[in-house]
Amino acid sequence: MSEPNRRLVVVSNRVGPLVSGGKAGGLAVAMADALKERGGLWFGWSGELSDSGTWGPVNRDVHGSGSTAITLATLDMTEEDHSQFYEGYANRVLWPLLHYRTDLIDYDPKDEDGYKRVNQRFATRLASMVGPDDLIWVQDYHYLTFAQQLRMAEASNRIGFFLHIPFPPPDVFNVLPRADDMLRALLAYDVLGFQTQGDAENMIALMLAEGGERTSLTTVRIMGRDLTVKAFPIAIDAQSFAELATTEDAQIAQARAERLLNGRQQIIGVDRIDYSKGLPERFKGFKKLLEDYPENSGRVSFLQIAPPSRGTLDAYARIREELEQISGHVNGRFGDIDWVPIRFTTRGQPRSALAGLYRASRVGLVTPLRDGMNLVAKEYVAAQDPNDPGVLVLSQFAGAAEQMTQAVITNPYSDGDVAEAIQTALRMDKSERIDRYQALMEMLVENDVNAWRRTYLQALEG
Ligand code: ADQ
Repeated sequence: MSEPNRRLVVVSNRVGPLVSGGKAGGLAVAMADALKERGGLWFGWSGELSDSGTWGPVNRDVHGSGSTAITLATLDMTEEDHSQFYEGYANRVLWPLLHYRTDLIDYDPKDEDGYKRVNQRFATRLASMVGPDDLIWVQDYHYLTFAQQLRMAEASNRIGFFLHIPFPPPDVFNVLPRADDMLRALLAYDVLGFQTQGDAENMIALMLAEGGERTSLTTVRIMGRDLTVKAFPIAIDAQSFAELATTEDAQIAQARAERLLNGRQQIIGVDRIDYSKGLPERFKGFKKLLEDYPENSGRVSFLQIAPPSRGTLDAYARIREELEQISGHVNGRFGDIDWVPIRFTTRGQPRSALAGLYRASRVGLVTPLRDGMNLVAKEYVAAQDPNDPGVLVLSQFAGAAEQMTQAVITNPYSDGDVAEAIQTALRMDKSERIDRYQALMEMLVENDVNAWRRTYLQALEG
């Protein structure tokens, strides 16, 4: 049984915002909702760099009062912390490793030390703020060693972890220098949550190789402890997103897009610029569509919205350049005075405008080379007009593919395969589009973000 009074403590790299304004991402909204339901503490980095860093004061910001009061508590980092922990180990080692891109790992033992130091400092500071019954829920790859450090600070709480990005098979994971240490650190958690069944199985394989014993579908006994290892596919608030797509702001964005399209069909992609998202491959897939199926010439436009992320890292700057190059080339070769085949913008959009743009698009093109889940896939479907819905083309390597089987599934490594999938989507008749949409939407409403959060917290309560 759930005990509503057990306080929830959320740990994530960035804290807040609590108000679900236009710009908040999926993680922030899910965490804010969890905290609103039962009150609690949200702890992490302030976003600020200062000389005192993690040794400085804890910034506190209390909202509400009584049993549902929410405290936001944050710590600064020093510039060195940030460069070693965040840019170094988290984003140049763990991000590529967990996305199966071992070729891009840029390992420096100093960064590993910085990562562990920041985890330790944050965990010891948090330990002094929690009571023994608090449920602690740690988010994502920045904090793999967090529970181990909390245990060293004598915390005996239930501690859960949720990984938002993929978890690869042992052969890939073991590329990490001192992978054994990292696995042992993870075993200090009580619940290890992953996006897909495949990810959870990869973790279990690693634990079995380390002497663990699987005692049920979702539990492993290892080193004298029982861990829950389970898939909790993250989700969106599908109902609200569907409503958002019919608001006035969304309609304005939709009408604006349709005016520009002038009867042409739109294909849309929305991603942070990141090598995991397969953007150059996607652009080449669209080019192949124009080559292999010339009847689309002048009839289809591809809109890619790709705000930059972590712009300081070279890899991201390179992708952006490559995208500008391919789109310039495609537009020059195929375009006409009244038709621009690829429109590529790096500007962020309010969520309502995004919903309208999804709805204005006959095809949602979501083709990551590897992705934990991919919420854009879910948002695209939720935003569709139930009477005349568009079609989702989805990479087999997105976590979402495990649930969204009625999408047109494609292999993003093959431009021919992507072109064929787009063509299938463009040619699909209305009744099949409606059938696929209805099945997907039913799944999204049943497995929404509220269900996700409750299922996870139930596991964490033990
Ligand atoms: P991301 O890699 O960021 O998340 P994704 O799941 O697609 O990927 O979420 C992106 C979010 O940002 C979506 O809600 C999208 O609408 C929004 N967004 C993107 N571009 C935008 C723009 N130009 N304007 C406005 N909003 C924009 C990580 C993992 C994923 C996992 C999520 C959640 O990499 O695999 O699904 O966390 O766990």
